Amino acid sequence: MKAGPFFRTIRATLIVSLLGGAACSSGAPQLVIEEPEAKLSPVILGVVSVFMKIVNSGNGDDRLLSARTDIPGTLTELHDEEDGKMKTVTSMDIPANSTLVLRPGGQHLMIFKLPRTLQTGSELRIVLTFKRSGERTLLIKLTEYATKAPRTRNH
Ligand SMILES: [Cu+2]
Repeated sequence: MKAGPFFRTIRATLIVSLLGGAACSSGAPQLVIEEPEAKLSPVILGVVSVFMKIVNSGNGDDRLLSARTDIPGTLTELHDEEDGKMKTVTSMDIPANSTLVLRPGGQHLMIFKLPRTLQTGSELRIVLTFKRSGERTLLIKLTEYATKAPRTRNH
């Protein structure tokens, strides 16, 4: 049986939609930011480490491209830690249906050159820029970096 032009069109449409599905994660990312924390460095004045969970419950990937504060002159970097050493990274991936955890000893944000008048309890506005979800603004209260309590050993 010879397929007519009508069936040829249907087959072409099917192939196109199959390719489209394989080429990218078709859905949209759905981001929710949980437990944001901004901790003042106990060592260097004007430096703050930022931690949070970025939950992507959508069917599409996203990527954190940059972060900034609304205070002029500050510098915000994306950091990762390897063998106890921090390094700057250009972006952080948040695949579909996954959670990016920014935590001490792992990926985190770091803000430099903050005014020294900022202290525990001050609020810091941070703007995150995502590749697909655009900008998200967070208002985070500065807290003290918890110093490790000396551990007592029990026998
Ligand atoms: Cu860092």
